[in-house]
Amino acid sequence: MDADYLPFHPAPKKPDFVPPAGAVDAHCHVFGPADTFPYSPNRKYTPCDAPKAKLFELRDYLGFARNVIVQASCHGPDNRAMVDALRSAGDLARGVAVVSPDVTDEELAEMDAAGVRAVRFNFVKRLVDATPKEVFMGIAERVAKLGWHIVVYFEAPDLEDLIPFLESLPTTIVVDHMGRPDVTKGTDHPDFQRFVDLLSRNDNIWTKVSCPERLTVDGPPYDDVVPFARLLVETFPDRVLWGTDWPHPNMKSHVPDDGALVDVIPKIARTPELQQQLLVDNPMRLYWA
Ligand code: 0GY
Repeated sequence: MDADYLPFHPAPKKPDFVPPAGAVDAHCHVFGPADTFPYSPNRKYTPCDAPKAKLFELRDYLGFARNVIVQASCHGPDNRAMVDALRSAGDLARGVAVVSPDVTDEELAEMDAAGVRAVRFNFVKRLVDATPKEVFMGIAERVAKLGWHIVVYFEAPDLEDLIPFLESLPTTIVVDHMGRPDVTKGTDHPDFQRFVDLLSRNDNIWTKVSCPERLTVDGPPYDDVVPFARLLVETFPDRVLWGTDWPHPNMKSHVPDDGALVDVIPKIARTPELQQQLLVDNPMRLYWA
């Protein structure tokens, strides 16, 4: 692993918040182990191994029932570690793949059978080399036929340029980590309002109200991020998802405690009804229906 890489928390606290029965951690990853599933030669970082057994242990410990495992950039378009985890989890996990345009229909069908339900388009420059939009659009049209959706990861300054592309995609879209707002600017700032407007105009666009640990300036317990997530949960209660983001690649400021992250949930989804939608109904509809 990279010299400055922070491994995941070795002993998270038991959360005070008890998730509803059937809760889904809708954004997490598996990394390696590298001796079985080597990292991509084109990766921008080398993480600490975070194998499937550790993920499933954390799922049970935090009180979750299911996972959506997102292919991370350090494995590039080689989805073997993620697909292997899906096969081990049986019906308790679904996957989000990263594919190159030369992926075959047979490979897509195989991933579909293993539980993959989406592809991820990553626009974060520190994580990936740029992919032309026409290439992404070609992939989008192919996966739309399988009933898959598209997960997009970008940073707030890139949203304005991306809007026409996002609005032209033919599937449901899930935006990672609330579009990564600058939380020092406040929820009323035009930058965050641009994101809220995008969701207001397009009822096929969902978002993950995840990653307070990446967006915070103040640090745990992440109260500076709460207003952003709460606004999205209360405005779009049937289009929000939540995930731990375990094992938290590329954290520099601190190692998040996954139990403390779970304890943010009742601050952003303040009623049992909103918690049920966020953690159970929405992810089940999108990934298990
Ligand atoms: C996340 C966030 C990050 C990394 C990746 O694919 C990835 O490598 O998504 C990040 O560094 O912000 O969602 O895991």
